[in-house]
Amino acid sequence: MGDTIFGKIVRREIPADIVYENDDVLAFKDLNPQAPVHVLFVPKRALATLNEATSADAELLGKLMLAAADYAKAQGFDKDGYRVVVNCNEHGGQTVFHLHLHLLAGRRMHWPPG
Ligand code: IU
Repeated sequence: MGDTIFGKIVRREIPADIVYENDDVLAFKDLNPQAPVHVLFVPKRALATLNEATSADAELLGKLMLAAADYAKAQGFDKDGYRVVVNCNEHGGQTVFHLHLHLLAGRRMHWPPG
C-alpha cells in the first residue's frame, strides 16, 4: 500500500477525517483545504504517481474517479459543480507520492489554475 503518510492513513496507523470508503478507495479531508470542501481520494493499492499507472490499473483509476463522483453527488455538490485534480511530480505540485485525487467544491474555481 505504499510507505507514505497516505499509506499509513489507509492502514489506519495514523488518524484522518475519513468521509468515504469502499473496497478499493479511501477518502479523507485534506488537512490544508483549498476550498470549503477539499477531500482526497486515494487508492488503497498505492501507485506513486500517475506515471506509474498502466493498463492493469485502468479499473482502479476508474473506481477512484467514480468514488469522487459518487461522493460529490451524495453530498449535493453535483448541481453547482466541483473540481477534480491529480497533481503529478514537481511541476504538477505533487508532494505526497501515493497517487490521489483532490475533490474541491463549495466555491467557484478559477481557470487557469495557479
Ligand atoms: P499533492 O497533490 O501531493 O500536493 O497533495 C497532497 C495533499 O495532501 C495536500 O493538499 C496536503 O494538504 C494534503 N495532506 C494532508 O491532508 N495530510 C497530510 O498529512 C499531508 C498532506 I503530509
